[in-house]
Amino acid sequence: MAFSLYDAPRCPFCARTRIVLAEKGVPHETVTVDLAERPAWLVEHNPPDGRVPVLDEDGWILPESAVIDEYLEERYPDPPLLPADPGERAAARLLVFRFDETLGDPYYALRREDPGAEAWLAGGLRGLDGLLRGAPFLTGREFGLADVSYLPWLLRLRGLLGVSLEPYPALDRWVETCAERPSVAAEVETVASLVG
Ligand SMILES: N[C@@H](CCC(=O)N[C@@H](CS)C(=O)NCC(=O)O)C(=O)O
Repeated sequence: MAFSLYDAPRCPFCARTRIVLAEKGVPHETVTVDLAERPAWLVEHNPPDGRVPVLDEDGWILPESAVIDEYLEERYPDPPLLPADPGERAAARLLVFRFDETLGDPYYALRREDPGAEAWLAGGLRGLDGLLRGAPFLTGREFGLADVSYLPWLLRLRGLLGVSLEPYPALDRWVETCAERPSVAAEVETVASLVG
Protein backbone atom coordinates (compact mmCIF):
# COMPACT_ATOMS: atom_id res chain seq x y z
CA MET A 1 0.00 0.00 0.00
CA ALA A 2 1.21 3.52 -0.80
CA PHE A 3 -0.04 6.78 0.65
CA SER A 4 0.14 10.19 -0.98
CA LEU A 5 -0.85 13.33 0.87
CA TYR A 6 -2.04 16.24 -1.24
CA ASP A 7 -0.75 19.02 0.87
CA ALA A 8 -0.08 22.74 1.14
CA PRO A 9 2.46 23.96 3.72
CA ARG A 10 0.37 27.00 4.67
CA CYS A 11 -2.80 24.98 5.24
CA PRO A 12 -3.51 24.28 8.93
CA PHE A 13 -5.95 21.49 8.03
CA CYS A 14 -3.10 19.77 6.18
CA ALA A 15 -0.92 20.34 9.26
CA ARG A 16 -3.34 18.19 11.26
CA THR A 17 -2.70 15.27 8.93
CA ARG A 18 1.04 15.93 8.64
CA ILE A 19 1.27 15.69 12.44
CA VAL A 20 -0.66 12.41 12.58
CA LEU A 21 1.40 10.85 9.78
CA ALA A 22 4.58 11.89 11.61
CA GLU A 23 3.38 10.69 15.03
CA LYS A 24 2.55 7.29 13.59
CA GLY A 25 5.56 7.09 11.31
CA VAL A 26 3.43 6.26 8.28
CA PRO A 27 5.56 6.23 5.10
CA HIS A 28 4.02 8.51 2.48
CA GLU A 29 4.70 10.76 -0.45
CA THR A 30 3.79 14.43 -0.18
CA VAL A 31 2.33 16.13 -3.25
CA THR A 32 2.53 19.87 -2.68
CA VAL A 33 -0.36 21.76 -4.24
CA ASP A 34 -0.33 25.41 -5.23
CA LEU A 35 -3.60 26.62 -3.73
CA ALA A 36 -3.55 29.71 -5.97
CA GLU A 37 -3.59 27.46 -9.06
CA ARG A 38 -5.43 24.42 -7.85
CA PRO A 39 -5.02 21.55 -10.32
CA ALA A 40 -8.19 20.25 -11.99
CA TRP A 41 -7.47 16.70 -10.81
CA LEU A 42 -7.68 17.88 -7.20
CA VAL A 43 -11.14 19.35 -7.82
CA GLU A 44 -12.13 16.02 -9.37
CA HIS A 45 -10.80 14.16 -6.32
CA ASN A 46 -12.42 16.47 -3.77
CA PRO A 47 -15.31 18.41 -5.29
CA PRO A 48 -16.51 21.09 -5.37
CA ASP A 49 -13.46 23.19 -4.35
CA GLY A 50 -10.47 20.83 -4.49
CA ARG A 51 -9.64 21.47 -0.86
CA VAL A 52 -6.62 19.98 0.84
CA PRO A 53 -5.69 17.79 2.61
CA VAL A 54 -6.59 14.75 0.56
CA LEU A 55 -5.17 11.32 1.30
CA ASP A 56 -4.69 8.97 -1.62
CA GLU A 57 -4.15 5.32 -0.77
CA ASP A 58 -3.45 3.41 -3.98
CA GLY A 59 -6.10 5.50 -5.76
CA TRP A 60 -8.64 5.43 -2.92
CA ILE A 61 -9.33 9.05 -2.04
CA LEU A 62 -10.15 10.40 1.39
CA PRO A 63 -10.63 14.15 2.07
CA GLU A 64 -11.40 16.03 5.34
CA SER A 65 -8.62 16.34 7.88
CA ALA A 66 -10.60 15.10 10.89
CA VAL A 67 -11.84 12.05 8.97
CA ILE A 68 -8.37 11.30 7.57
CA ASP A 69 -6.87 11.55 11.06
CA GLU A 70 -9.44 9.15 12.54
CA TYR A 71 -8.84 6.77 9.63
CA LEU A 72 -5.10 6.80 10.30
CA GLU A 73 -5.77 6.28 14.00
CA GLU A 74 -7.82 3.17 13.26
CA ARG A 75 -5.48 1.92 10.58
CA TYR A 76 -2.36 2.50 12.69
CA PRO A 77 -3.52 2.26 16.31
CA ASP A 78 0.02 2.30 17.70
CA PRO A 79 0.97 4.79 19.05
CA PRO A 80 -2.60 5.68 20.06
CA LEU A 81 -3.84 9.25 19.59
CA LEU A 82 -7.17 8.63 21.32
CA PRO A 83 -7.59 7.47 24.94
CA ALA A 84 -8.64 3.89 25.68
CA ASP A 85 -11.68 4.89 27.73
CA PRO A 86 -14.83 5.42 25.56
CA GLY A 87 -15.94 8.48 27.53
CA GLU A 88 -12.52 10.09 27.21
CA ARG A 89 -12.52 9.27 23.49
CA ALA A 90 -15.92 10.92 23.13
CA ALA A 91 -14.70 14.03 24.98
CA ALA A 92 -11.72 14.31 22.61
CA ARG A 93 -13.96 13.85 19.57
CA LEU A 94 -16.34 16.50 20.90
CA LEU A 95 -13.52 19.03 20.93
CA VAL A 96 -12.60 18.17 17.34
CA PHE A 97 -16.29 18.43 16.37
CA ARG A 98 -16.56 21.87 17.96
CA PHE A 99 -13.32 23.21 16.49
CA ASP A 100 -14.98 25.72 14.16
CA GLU A 101 -17.07 27.44 16.81
CA THR A 102 -14.29 27.34 19.41
CA LEU A 103 -11.30 28.48 17.36
CA GLY A 104 -11.69 28.19 13.58
CA ASP A 105 -14.45 30.74 13.08
CA PRO A 106 -12.93 33.46 15.31
CA TYR A 107 -9.47 32.77 13.79
CA TYR A 108 -10.72 33.41 10.26
CA ALA A 109 -12.75 36.40 11.46
CA LEU A 110 -9.53 37.86 12.87
CA ARG A 111 -7.73 37.23 9.60
CA ARG A 112 -10.51 39.06 7.76
CA GLU A 113 -10.25 41.83 10.40
CA ASP A 114 -13.97 41.51 11.13
CA PRO A 115 -15.28 43.84 13.84
CA GLY A 116 -15.42 42.06 17.20
CA ALA A 117 -13.08 39.27 16.07
CA GLU A 118 -10.47 39.92 18.77
CA ALA A 119 -12.99 39.58 21.58
CA TRP A 120 -14.52 36.51 19.95
CA LEU A 121 -11.09 34.89 19.63
CA ALA A 122 -10.18 35.83 23.20
CA GLY A 123 -13.30 34.01 24.39
CA GLY A 124 -12.24 30.87 22.51
CA LEU A 125 -8.69 31.05 23.84
CA ARG A 126 -9.98 31.53 27.40
CA GLY A 127 -12.14 28.42 26.98
CA LEU A 128 -9.17 26.35 25.80
CA ASP A 129 -7.02 27.75 28.61
CA GLY A 130 -9.69 26.67 31.10
CA LEU A 131 -9.70 23.13 29.70
CA LEU A 132 -5.92 22.95 29.91
CA ARG A 133 -5.95 24.04 33.55
CA GLY A 134 -7.78 20.79 34.26
CA ALA A 135 -5.81 18.40 32.05
CA PRO A 136 -2.34 18.41 30.49
CA PHE A 137 -3.69 17.90 26.97
CA LEU A 138 -6.91 18.64 25.12
CA THR A 139 -7.16 14.89 24.46
CA GLY A 140 -6.90 14.31 28.22
CA ARG A 141 -3.97 12.72 29.98
CA GLU A 142 -1.95 12.16 26.82
CA PHE A 143 -1.31 14.04 23.58
CA GLY A 144 -3.76 13.05 20.84
CA LEU A 145 -6.21 13.96 18.10
CA ALA A 146 -7.87 16.88 19.92
CA ASP A 147 -4.46 18.51 20.43
CA VAL A 148 -3.55 17.84 16.79
CA SER A 149 -6.82 19.44 15.68
CA TYR A 150 -6.17 22.78 17.41
CA LEU A 151 -2.38 23.21 17.42
CA PRO A 152 -1.91 24.35 13.79
CA TRP A 153 -4.09 27.43 14.38
CA LEU A 154 -2.39 28.28 17.67
CA LEU A 155 1.01 28.11 15.94
CA ARG A 156 -0.27 30.44 13.22
CA LEU A 157 -1.87 32.85 15.68
CA ARG A 158 1.44 33.11 17.49
CA GLY A 159 3.79 32.97 14.52
CA LEU A 160 1.87 34.71 11.73
CA LEU A 161 -0.81 36.91 13.29
CA GLY A 162 1.23 38.18 16.26
CA VAL A 163 -1.27 37.05 18.89
CA SER A 164 0.42 36.58 22.28
CA LEU A 165 -0.65 33.53 24.24
CA GLU A 166 0.80 34.96 27.48
CA PRO A 167 -2.64 35.94 28.82
CA TYR A 168 -3.53 32.23 28.65
CA PRO A 169 -0.80 30.53 30.70
CA ALA A 170 -2.09 26.96 30.53
CA LEU A 171 -2.61 27.26 26.78
CA ASP A 172 0.82 28.83 26.32
CA ARG A 173 2.46 26.04 28.37
CA TRP A 174 0.57 23.38 26.38
CA VAL A 175 1.81 24.81 23.06
CA GLU A 176 5.37 24.76 24.38
CA THR A 177 5.00 21.19 25.67
CA CYS A 178 3.53 19.97 22.38
CA ALA A 179 6.25 21.79 20.41
CA GLU A 180 8.81 19.48 22.04
CA ARG A 181 7.41 16.64 19.94
CA PRO A 182 9.22 16.30 16.58
CA SER A 183 5.87 16.18 14.73
CA VAL A 184 4.86 19.59 16.12
CA ALA A 185 8.38 21.08 16.04
CA ALA A 186 8.30 20.48 12.27
CA GLU A 187 5.12 22.53 12.10
CA VAL A 188 6.70 25.37 14.10
CA GLU A 189 9.39 25.42 11.42
CA THR A 190 6.82 25.34 8.63
CA VAL A 191 5.04 28.34 10.15
CA ALA A 192 8.37 30.20 10.48
CA SER A 193 8.99 29.52 6.78
CA LEU A 194 5.66 31.17 5.89
CA VAL A 195 6.57 34.52 7.47
CA GLY A 196 7.24 37.32 5.04
N1 LIG B 1 -12.94 20.80 6.26
C1 LIG B 1 -11.73 20.68 5.49
C2 LIG B 1 -11.17 22.08 5.26
C3 LIG B 1 -9.97 22.07 4.34
C4 LIG B 1 -9.65 23.46 3.83
O1 LIG B 1 -10.45 24.42 3.97
N2 LIG B 1 -8.48 23.60 3.22
C5 LIG B 1 -8.14 24.86 2.64
C6 LIG B 1 -6.66 25.18 2.71
S1 LIG B 1 -6.20 25.55 4.36
C7 LIG B 1 -8.53 24.88 1.21
O2 LIG B 1 -8.15 23.99 0.45
N3 LIG B 1 -9.30 25.92 0.90
C8 LIG B 1 -9.77 26.20 -0.40
C9 LIG B 1 -9.06 27.35 -0.99
O3 LIG B 1 -8.04 27.83 -0.43
O4 LIG B 1 -9.52 27.77 -2.05
C10 LIG B 1 -10.73 19.80 6.23
O5 LIG B 1 -10.81 19.72 7.47
O6 LIG B 1 -9.88 19.14 5.58
